[in-house]
Amino acid sequence: MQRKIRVLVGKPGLDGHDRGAKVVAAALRDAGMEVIYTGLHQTPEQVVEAAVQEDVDVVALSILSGAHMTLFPQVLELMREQGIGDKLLTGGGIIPPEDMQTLADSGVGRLFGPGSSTQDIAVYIREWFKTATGDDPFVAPAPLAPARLPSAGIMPAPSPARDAHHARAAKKVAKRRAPSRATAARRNGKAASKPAKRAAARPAARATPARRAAVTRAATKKAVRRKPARRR
Ligand code: B12
Repeated sequence: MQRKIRVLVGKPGLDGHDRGAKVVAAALRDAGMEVIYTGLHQTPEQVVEAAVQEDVDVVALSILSGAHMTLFPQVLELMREQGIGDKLLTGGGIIPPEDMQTLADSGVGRLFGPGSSTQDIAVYIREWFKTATGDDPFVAPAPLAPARLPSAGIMPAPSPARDAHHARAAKKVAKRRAPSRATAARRNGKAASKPAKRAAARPAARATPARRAAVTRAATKKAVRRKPARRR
């Protein structure tokens, strides 16, 4: 039988770090699971009570306060007392690997630390569910990639004519941007000097912003040095 996995994401204790719990809850929902989030500051009793009421398959705790060695065993014991000891108790947060091992030895499922992939978490829960219940977990279809329609103007279809046009335009712009020293001198109203003539004979230099700025600076200097015309 195929069905949705029901998960309770719990946030027990005084820990106010809820970002991880929300990220994981949203990811599991997007993966096709039915997710219930308890909200902050729950007691272990409240978490287990909610798990019984909601008839979940998985109790998943988020603990970043350092109280994991108290809270996981308490929740596990209450789950057993309430007759849901066969459900999966998993979770994550700031939990050192040696504590993960100790908790695993006592019957807690796999725990996930910072940087864990939410996909890995979903896969782990699905695998546990298949083995424990024999049911087929519902898996949400992967989201569709955004449409790339030429008509929508997102990705224009390749066109040799357009490419050639762009190449011509780029050449024109490059030519316009690179005046030779001789041209620059002519533009400033001076006959080309010897060095300018020599420069004109050389192949045109590539126009860089620095070169353009240098030409402008030189032209300004000359203009300033020129004597003002006498008044008649
Ligand atoms: C953001 C942040 C805060 C924010 C919290 C914002 C919020 N609304 O969540 C603010 C500024 C409020 C804060 C406050 C404090 N913080 Co703080 N905080 C962090 C920080 C930098 C990032 C946590 C985070 O959001 N990560 C992003 C989420 C997506 O990642 P995540 O929570 O780790 O979740 C991933 C896994 O852990 C796992 N996971 C987590 N939950 C679950 C649940 C399930 C079911 C599963 C399967 C997996 C899973 O999967 C997730 C995806 O990869 C960490 C340092 C760190 N690099 O982790 C410190 C850190 C957690 N904070 C710390 C501390 C000490 C505090 C304060 C006590 C500081 C103070 N003296 O005031 C307070 C306590 C506040 C409180 N009321 O509890 C310590 C905790 C130390 C410890 N436990 O040993 C840390 C580790 C910093 C440090 N290196 O000392 N903090």
